[in-house]
Amino acid sequence: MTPTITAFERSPDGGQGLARDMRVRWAFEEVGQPYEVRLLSFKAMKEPAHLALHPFGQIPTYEEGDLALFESGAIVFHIAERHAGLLPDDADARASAIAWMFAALTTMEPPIVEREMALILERDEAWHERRLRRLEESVRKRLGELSGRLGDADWLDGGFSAGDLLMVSVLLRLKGSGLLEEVPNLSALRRPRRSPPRLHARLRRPTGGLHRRIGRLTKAHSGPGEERQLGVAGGGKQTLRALATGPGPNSSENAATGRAQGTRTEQAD
Ligand SMILES: N[C@@H](CCC(=O)N[C@@H](CS)C(=O)NCC(=O)O)C(=O)O
Repeated sequence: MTPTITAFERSPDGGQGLARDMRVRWAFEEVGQPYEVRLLSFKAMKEPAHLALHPFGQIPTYEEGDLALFESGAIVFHIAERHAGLLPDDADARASAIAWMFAALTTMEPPIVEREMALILERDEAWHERRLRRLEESVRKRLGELSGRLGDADWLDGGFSAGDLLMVSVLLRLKGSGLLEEVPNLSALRRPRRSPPRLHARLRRPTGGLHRRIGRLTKAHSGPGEERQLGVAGGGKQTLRALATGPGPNSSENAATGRAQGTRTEQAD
C-alpha cells in the first residue's frame, strides 16, 4: 500500500521546502518508496478529521493501512526501519545513527526554531535585537559543537544515515541567516563539490537544487507529464543527485511510470 503524508497546502515559507514534511519526502526518496501527499489548509489541520491523525493539528502525518503516525522524526524512523538504506544493520552502528536522529531533533532543532519564531513573532518588541543576539549565540554554540564532531568526516557517524538526513533538514532552516556560512565544514555553500560527498555537500545541494525540486513537488501540477515519481529508480544517493541536479539517466523522473506522487491535489505553497 502506498503511504500518504500530509503537508501544507500553502506553506508559510513560500515553498522553500523548510516545513517538516520535507524530511519525510527526502526519506521516501532515499529508499525509493512511492508516496502520496495530501495537502491541508490551516483550517483543515485543526478540524476533527486531521486531529484524529495528529493530536496537535500539525503536519506531517503518515498513513498506511491502519497505521497512522505523527512526528516527523517518528515517521522518518519508521521509514528507515522498513527499508534498507537509512540505518546500518550493525546493532551498535544503528543505535549510534538513532542517537544522531535524536540529536538533530532535540538538541539542534529547538534553538534554531526558537530563533526563527523570534524573527517571525517578536520583531516589533523593544527587546527583539537583544534577544535575537542571545538566540543566535545559542545556535552558534550548537553549530560549533556539531562542526567539531564532524571534523573532516563525510557523515556524522560512518556512512550516510537517517541521522544525517534529519541533521541536514534541521540545518537547512538556517538558510539565509548567515550562521551556517560561519562554519566552514557545515556550510560550504560556496565550495566546489567534493567527492565523495560530505555532509556539507548535502547541505549545499539541497539549498541549491533539492529545495527547488521539493518546492516543485508542492506546486500545482499541470499535466500528465508532471505526474511522476521522483527518483525512485535511482535508489539512495542517485535519487538525491537526481533531485538536486535534474533528471539523470537512471532517474525515473522521465519515465512517467508508477503512481502519481505530488499528485494533482497538491497546490502552490
Ligand atoms: N515535532 C513535530 C513538529 C511539527 C510542526 O511543528 N509542524 C509545523 C509545520 S513544520 C506545523 O504543522 N505548524 C502549524 C501549526 O502548528 O499549527 C514534528 O517534527 O513533526
